[in-house]
Amino acid sequence: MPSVATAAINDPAAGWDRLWRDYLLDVGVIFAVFALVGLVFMLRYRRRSTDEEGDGPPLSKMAAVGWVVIPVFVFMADDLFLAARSWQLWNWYREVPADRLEIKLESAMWRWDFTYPNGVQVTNELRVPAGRPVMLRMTAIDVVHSFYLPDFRVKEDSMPGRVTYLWFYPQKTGEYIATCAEYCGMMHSKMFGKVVVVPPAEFAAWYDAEAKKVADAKSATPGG
Ligand SMILES: [Cu+2]
Repeated sequence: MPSVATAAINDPAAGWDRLWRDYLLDVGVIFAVFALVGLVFMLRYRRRSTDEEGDGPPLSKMAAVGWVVIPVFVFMADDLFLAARSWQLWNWYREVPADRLEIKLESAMWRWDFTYPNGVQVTNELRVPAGRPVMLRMTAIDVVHSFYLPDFRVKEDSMPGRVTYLWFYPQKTGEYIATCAEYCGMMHSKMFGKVVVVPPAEFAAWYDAEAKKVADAKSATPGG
């Protein structure tokens, strides 16, 4: 099989963090420039005696236009840059890598029900292998919920009568919180679970063992 898994994966979490850093840098630099210019002007043009009247030299027309147009272009350039970066990140969120583990999620008041491709079902605790993108195809059986994985920087509504999706890229093993981010009733605040990221071999063993349980249960049921 040709190795598609080695193709670069655009991780939304990394993209989000980068964009956040870009925004902070942007507003930080703008703040520093404005603060510095403001401070220089305040000191340089301050009133030196109580009866002093201003005698600022009038700006030439060209200088006045320049003071408006040049900063506008500078600001527009960086706004457009950030907008382009944001657009790129949005596309990362929407384009799911081909080599992925696809899982169904059915949201309900108040739990998350996951179904793996082999029929294994789990509630509230999603187990996934490290190093492979995971896609959730979501719907809800009652009201609007929102599946939120803060560590993976992804959040998407799951709602009745519609199938939505999100994907994330678990790379480090560990446990990560999964929570509902859309008020959905009395127990909304208790509607959370976790994503457990395990080494691929450990996942495969668990996955096959669970599948066997499902198969055994089926064959034990008459007519199943
Ligand atoms: Cu909910």
